[in-house]
Amino acid sequence: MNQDQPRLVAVSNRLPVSLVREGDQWTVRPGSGGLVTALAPVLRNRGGLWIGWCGATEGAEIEALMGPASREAGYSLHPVTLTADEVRDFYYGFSNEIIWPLFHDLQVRCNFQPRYWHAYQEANRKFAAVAADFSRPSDFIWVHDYHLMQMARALKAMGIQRRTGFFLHIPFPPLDIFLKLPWRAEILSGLLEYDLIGFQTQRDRRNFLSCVHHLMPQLRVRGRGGVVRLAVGEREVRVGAFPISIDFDEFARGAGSQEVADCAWFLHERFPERQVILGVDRLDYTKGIPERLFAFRNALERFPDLHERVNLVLVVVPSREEAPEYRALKAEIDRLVGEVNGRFTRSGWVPIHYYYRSLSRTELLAYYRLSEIALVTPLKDGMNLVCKEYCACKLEEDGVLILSEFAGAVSQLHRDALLVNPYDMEGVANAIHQAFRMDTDERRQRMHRLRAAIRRRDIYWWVNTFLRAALAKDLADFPPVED
Ligand code: ADQ
Repeated sequence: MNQDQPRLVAVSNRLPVSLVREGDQWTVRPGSGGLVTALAPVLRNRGGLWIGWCGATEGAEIEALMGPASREAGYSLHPVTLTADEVRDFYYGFSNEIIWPLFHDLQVRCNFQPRYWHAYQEANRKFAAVAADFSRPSDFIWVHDYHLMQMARALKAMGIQRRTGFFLHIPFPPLDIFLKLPWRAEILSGLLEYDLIGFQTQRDRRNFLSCVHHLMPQLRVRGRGGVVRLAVGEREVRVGAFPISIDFDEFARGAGSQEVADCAWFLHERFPERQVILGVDRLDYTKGIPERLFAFRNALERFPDLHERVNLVLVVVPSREEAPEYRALKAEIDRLVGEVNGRFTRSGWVPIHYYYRSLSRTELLAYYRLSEIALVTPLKDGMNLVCKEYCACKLEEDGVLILSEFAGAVSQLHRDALLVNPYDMEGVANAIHQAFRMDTDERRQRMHRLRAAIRRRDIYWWVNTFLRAALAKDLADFPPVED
């Protein structure tokens, strides 16, 4: 353990574990994913811990299982226990019926129930209480995402002094939209209780600072570059943009493995002489899946040379299925896929191959590797990791990335992706046709530069940069992040 550096306490809504129930028995296993991969070495090296909800409302039973899971992970896992009502009002309610749609500019989907706000504050207090119990004064507490914007305030209300940082994984909305939030002043002042606030892009940071400027005009911004400072009373709050990324080398290595190559070869047999256009998303209305299907239909209507020469592979990972809105979205996607296939299918060619399930890692990497075109068209996205994963897996550099202007990833990839407005059906259809016809040299040049940009700023860069911004005494040499 490195004694010179502060211990890291990671806090997120969900613990990085998967719970498996076999009969009456629960088993807990450490999870995977980019954030866990990147933070785990830091947590092990500094003797850190991770705090979060374990995903069940049967607290005591699960808590007992954390010991073995912690030993396996190499750092300790501390669960927060939430009741079924809290899960409904804090998680499904405030977090996912208010903040999620509002921060993705979809305020018409918000359900501003006052009781959600009370549950949100109470849940944030519960997370803070666990952090207060298990952290030490010298620790650095790194809180993740929109579920926990009031946690630093709750810690202070308990009289707990810690250095804290917050990273928002989703976008921060423009002023006009943020102002619709009934609890806008509390959310903003709660965020300012953190010592460092990190956003995905400069655009998010600009939006945040313009809200601060409007609602708290007395606060002054100091400094320039990647991290600026706000003087809040006696305190100094740092504000920066830190685009999250992936473990590039790990994806590239995985894509190059024999297992993935065999799987890609096997899958590719289904698409003889055709270009595969890939879409991979969680089921969510922010991901623009129906809009993408309209655009694909438009492309098939206007460009007959695509017929029997392309397949859209649409992978939708089940998510938040308990919510009626998500079930309605699923029904809409099912209907559109049926309509397009019903209309355009020919003997030996079904235009859309649709999976509604989570793929194994081998299958996911195989699809990334074999697809000639990735169609990533969220209506709004904090970053979007799928587009970065796709590029990392294109080892032969022969793929084309079509990317929404409204994904955070555009700030780094705008030069070499084909940019589209996901609401513009004809524009997206034109980009599909352009990608289909793009020659090999141009594909290679673009993909080569995309991969270089992603490799240079991978998930390890992100963790190090955030921690440096939080802990460095002097920010003078902090380079700006491109936008
Ligand atoms: P998400 O909205 O979940 O994340 P994204 O960044 O695209 O969106 O990450 C999805 C992840 O799920 C990817 O790592 C992908 O590999 C995985 N995945 C997708 N489909 C899968 C499948 N079929 N099978 C298995 N795994 C699959 C939120 C924000 C984003 C932000 C991230 C990280 O909404 O904007 O980029 O956090 O900060």
